[in-house]
Formats: sequence, structure tokens, C-alpha cells
Amino acid sequence: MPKPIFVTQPSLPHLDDFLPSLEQIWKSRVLTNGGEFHRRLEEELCSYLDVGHISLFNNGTVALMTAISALRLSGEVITTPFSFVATSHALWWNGIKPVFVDIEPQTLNMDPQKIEAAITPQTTAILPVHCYGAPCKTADIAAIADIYNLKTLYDAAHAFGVRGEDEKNAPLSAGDMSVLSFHATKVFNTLEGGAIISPDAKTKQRVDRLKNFGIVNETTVVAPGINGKMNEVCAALGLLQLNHVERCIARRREIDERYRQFLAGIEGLAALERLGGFHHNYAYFTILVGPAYPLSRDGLYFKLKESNIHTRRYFYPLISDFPMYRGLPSARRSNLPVAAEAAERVLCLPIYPELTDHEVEMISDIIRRA
Ligand code: T4K
Repeated sequence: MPKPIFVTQPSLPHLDDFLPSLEQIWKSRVLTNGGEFHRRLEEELCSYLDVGHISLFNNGTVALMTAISALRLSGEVITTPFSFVATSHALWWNGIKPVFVDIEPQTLNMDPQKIEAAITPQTTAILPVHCYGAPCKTADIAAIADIYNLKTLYDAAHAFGVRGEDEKNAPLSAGDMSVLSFHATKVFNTLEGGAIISPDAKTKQRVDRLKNFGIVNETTVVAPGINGKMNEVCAALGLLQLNHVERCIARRREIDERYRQFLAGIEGLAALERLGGFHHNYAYFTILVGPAYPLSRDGLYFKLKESNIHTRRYFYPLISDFPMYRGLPSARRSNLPVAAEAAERVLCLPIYPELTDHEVEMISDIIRRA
């Protein structure tokens, strides 16, 4: 059996380069609760991502849960069924009912044209996802949020570093808050981790308190907060990771281009297009397997598995098909035809900086010969 190839492999710095930071942490005995590495990573991320205010978290899910609480959302929140379950679970943990709207076929992001029909007197916000890192139509969503006085919280778990070629077009600064994930499988990882991007210092202060139990000082607790803090080891790793994230994205881009070249012209198979006008992060390489291809999507998934190539059907099943959500009126298949079809067709192929050209060619070859 050939060596396994997974949909992703975390990028890591050389261990030798990490040891001095570990030594510093061991010596200082400051392990968590906002130490020096934590402070520096927040600063450097603001600068790299070109955003004003960042709060680090222990993972993206707790960051989402905290953002929902910080924005004081309640009742119903409009969201997409085509995402990782954490998006809706974060609402559920805040006692909020997710209301699913369908997605656009080009980007697989929430379709802004379907939002208005889903708004009720209970709606307090819109929670879109920049799916696979492709930016949502943030201006269209902002216009709707403005008319109906709704908050907008972006799940930007996949969108680390994605930005417009025009500086004014900044998906990570859109809406009232954005949430990032730094999980091991992401373009930028801190083993586990995440962050909230806030629009101003006052909001960041609220988020920072909420992620630390609502504590203001030794004797004052102002909110029922949670423990969302990132520890010093993860923050120190993040600082090192930032040094080579550009190189990682550049290599991902090469892989993306190679796949597109090798897979071009295969009947029934299409690679998801990248939107023009953005610097992408190439977090995922997604193909859509149509009826004209000789195998079904699942057929291709298992065919690749025979060669020890482990692709992923992100996002199948749809969130709205899981037992805790499928009873909701908005979860009906007839309400979500585009998402339902996408869930049957998508396949995410391996993409990560250490994937070799030869491996990309071999994977493409299996797909072509099927
Ligand atoms: N919102 C969205 C839109 C998200 O996609 C996510 C997370 C979140 C919110 C929540 O953020 P976090 O709380 O996770 O920070 C993975 C990740 O666990 C999850 O972070 C991610 N989205 C989701 C899309 O993918 P799985 O169940 O597919 O992971 P797993 O363990 O099967 O990993 C995939 C492959 O990666 C493995 O086959 C091998 C490789 N791998 C994985 C890990 C963890 C490694 O080589 N090393 C590793 O340490 O969910």
C-alpha cells in the first residue's frame, strides 16, 4: 500500500526553531491567561491581516460561541447549511435557532438574494461563512442587514489572509465581527486556536472579558463569560507560523494551478472557480463531480481511497440534515436545492504545502483514468 495522502497535513516550523520559545515559557512559568507571546501574536496578526482588533481564542468554535454572546444575539439567526457543523452548533449553544438559507452555485456561499425571505420578527443576525475561503458578497449582505437592523457575524474559519486586490475590499473586516480558526487543518495553525476580529477597542474589550469568565479584576465579574483563552505555547507557535505562512500560501497556489491544469477537460468534472479580484489562501481544492463523469462522487471518493488517498466530502451531509436540525422548517430539502446538490457533488482533494508535484499528478491521473 502506498503511503497515505490526507486531504491536508498541518504545516509546522522546524522543531529546533520552536525550542527557544518553549524554553522561555518554561523559565517564565507564564503558561496562559494573556502572556507575552499572546500579546505579540495579537499584535502581529493585526498587522499581517490588516485588521484593527484581534482577540485570540483556544479554538474557532469557542470564538464563534463568544462572538454570538458578545453581539447579544438571540431568537433566530440566518445561516448556511453548507458548512462545518460548528457554525450552527455555536448558535445552538447560545439558545438560538438557526434558520437555513440556500447557497449560490458559483461560490457555495450563502445566497444574499435568499436572505430577505427568511427574516422574521425573531431574526437578530446573519451568520454567513466564507466557504473554502471564498469571500461572501459582503456588500449585498450589509445592505440587507442595514435595512432590517440585523447584526452580521462572519464565520471566516477558512478565510485566513484572504483579501481584496483593492484595499477597500476587506472580507475579514466586513460585518460586526469575524471569527477565524487556527485548527491544525487550517492554512495558519496554532495546533488548536482561533480568533475574533472586532471593529473597535470597546468591542475587543468586551470579547476579551467574555473569553476570561467575564472577569474585570480580582473582585469584579461583569458577564457570564467562558474560558476561551489561547495558551502561551500555541501563541508562540503562531508567531513562528506567521513567518512562513506566505510561503505556504504560495505553494498551495502552485498546487491549485497544477490540479486545474491536469484536471482540465475531464467530462463531468469541474473545479470550483476562484473569484477574481482577491488574494486567495487556497485552503481547499474542491471539485464538483457531475452525472457525465463515469463515477459518482462517492465512487470517486472510494476509488481514491483504494490508493490510500483520503479526500473529504466537505460539506456532506448538510448541517440541516443532522438530527438536531432536520426538524426545523428551514431544513427542508425544497428550501435548500442548491446546497443539497452541492453536498452530493463536492470532493475536496489533498492540498497542503508538502504535497509534491508528483503526488498531485498521480491523484489527477487516477481521477482522469476513472
Ligand atoms: N467554522 C467552520 C466553517 C469550520 O470549518 C470550522 C472547523 C469551525 C468553524 C470550527 O473551528 P475549530 O473549532 O475547529 O477551530 C476538520 C477540523 O477539525 C475542523 O477544524 C474544520 N473546521 C473542519 C472543516 O475540518 P475533520 O473532522 O475533517 O478533521 P480530521 O481530524 O478528520 O482531519 C482531516 C485530515 O487532516 C485527516 O484526515 C488527517 C489530517 N490531519 C488532521 C489533524 C487534526 C493531520 O494530518 N494532523 C492533524 O493533527 O474536521
